[in-house]
Amino acid sequence: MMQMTSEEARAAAERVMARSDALAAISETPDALTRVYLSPQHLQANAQVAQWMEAAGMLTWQDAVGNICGRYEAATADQPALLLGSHLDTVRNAGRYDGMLGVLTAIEVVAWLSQRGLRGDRAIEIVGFGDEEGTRFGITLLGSRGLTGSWPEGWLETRDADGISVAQAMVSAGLDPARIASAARPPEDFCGYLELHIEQGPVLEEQDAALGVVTAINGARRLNCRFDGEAGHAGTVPMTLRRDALAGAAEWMMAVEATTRARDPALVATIGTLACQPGAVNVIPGAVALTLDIRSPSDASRDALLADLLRAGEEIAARRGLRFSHAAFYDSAATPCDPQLQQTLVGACRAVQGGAPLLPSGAGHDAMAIAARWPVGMLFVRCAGGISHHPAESVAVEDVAQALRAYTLSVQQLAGASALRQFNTASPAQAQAMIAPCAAIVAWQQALVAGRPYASEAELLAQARELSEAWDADALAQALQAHPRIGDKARGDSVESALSRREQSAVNPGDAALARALAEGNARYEARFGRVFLIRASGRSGEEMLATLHRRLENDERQEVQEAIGQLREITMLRLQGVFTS
Ligand code: 2AL
Repeated sequence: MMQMTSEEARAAAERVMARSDALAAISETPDALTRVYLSPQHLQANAQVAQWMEAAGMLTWQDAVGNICGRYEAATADQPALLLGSHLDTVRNAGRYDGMLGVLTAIEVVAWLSQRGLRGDRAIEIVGFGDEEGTRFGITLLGSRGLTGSWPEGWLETRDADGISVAQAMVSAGLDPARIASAARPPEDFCGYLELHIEQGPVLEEQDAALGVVTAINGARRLNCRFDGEAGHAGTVPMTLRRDALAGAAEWMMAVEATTRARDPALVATIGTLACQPGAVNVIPGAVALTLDIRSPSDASRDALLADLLRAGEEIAARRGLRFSHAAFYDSAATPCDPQLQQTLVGACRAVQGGAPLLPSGAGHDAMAIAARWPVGMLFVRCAGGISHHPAESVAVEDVAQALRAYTLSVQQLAGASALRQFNTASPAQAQAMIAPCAAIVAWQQALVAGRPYASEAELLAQARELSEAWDADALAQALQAHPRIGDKARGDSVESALSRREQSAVNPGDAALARALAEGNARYEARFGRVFLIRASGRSGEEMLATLHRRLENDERQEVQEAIGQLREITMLRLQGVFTS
């Protein structure tokens, strides 16, 4: 498979950074980035992104809820697409990468493929969602839920701070509220969804990794909680006779922190608000209202923790003569990422950065909505200090370059062409490079390339074999340059060396007597025939090859050339099978 080089990734990452800056300038206020759903800036950003998608070789359209979409066809028409994307709306006074990075990197992936004429077995679509943050109307994921066809009834009547309804805003933006359902895509349109996003937290930075693979988007539960005690005079009531609601709440807060910390590090619990009544310097607090927010990539572990925290609240209240109560007001299930997509992303991260940290997403994403209909996978990119939803949000261009390499690899894996299709459609030089490690005989490589297209792997292999009938002593001499001696496992990192090492895996490097006998046999063979002894090593032990070497030392030159060519053919056919049928 072709890979984006470091230089190509760097150039593409620099373009992503420049385009992030260009999008950040499309804002309702000049000194801070704010771009909300169905605003003039939303439409302007869509137009700009569509232009970039078109330059990358995509066909574009804006859908019925205002998402900007692009499609890059597969090698054949009407194939399901791999969907890539994220959102283009922002919070108020936002950073410039949250959402936008996922759209801009996806465009670079497609641009790279289309510049090389690489079309896969799947189409690729990119979507820039119109609303994920919910900044304008207080309801979230309007863009992605347009795609899944799950807009609730009442959404059209939801109003922004100026009293403008979603329906009215759609009309002002040139959209028809009656056509919302047409934004929905049937399940068979997509084979999966990948979203690249900044982490928005500090975990990758802490682990010194540019990239991480998301296991799940955390589910959350939120509760209003309350401790009721008895207000009293701060001067007259002795400490032993008090029923101080705030002291009870404080003890519970410490218990919430300690209990959560002692569990799975993926669990988080936050008491984010606290209101004390009556709230006077000289009055013992009689009641405290507080909120609890608890999140986890697993609903079961979240619910188990919540049960323990609520039990602790009751126990503390009982011991202090207080009353503890709670009422849930928000409950969202965790969204697990698809195991196969995770696996693909993990493989790509390992190839690019050596490791693949796994982490849950604490923040919500478009992938949550998309997961209702399609398998989802997410790739996180480290952001400085974990800062997000803030103008100081920042990513390093080097990290974006790594992300682009991993993203391109993943997309090729999921939507890319079979080796046969790549061979049939690549330039002659690229096609030749694909088969060159199978036999270093240039005329044979060129003849095989000239015979394209091949209707099947079997047809290609048959032709390769037929063309090998023309091999003579000169061809053998050319090919031998790429074959190390038997027993001399090639150390280099060329494709040929790796193949040879694998083929010779049955030769035990710890068997010194065998190694000596092979070295001696090779030397005799080379002295006799003036070239390296060649034998198909796959499936043969060192002893078997040594015995064959001794037998072949008795051949005359003509017999031995034929035998060596026969072995070369076997090696070549096995390698071709590895390229085209594995
Ligand atoms: C090899 C080789 O590289 N692969 C294989 O099967 N045999 N080398 C050799 N000298 O026979």
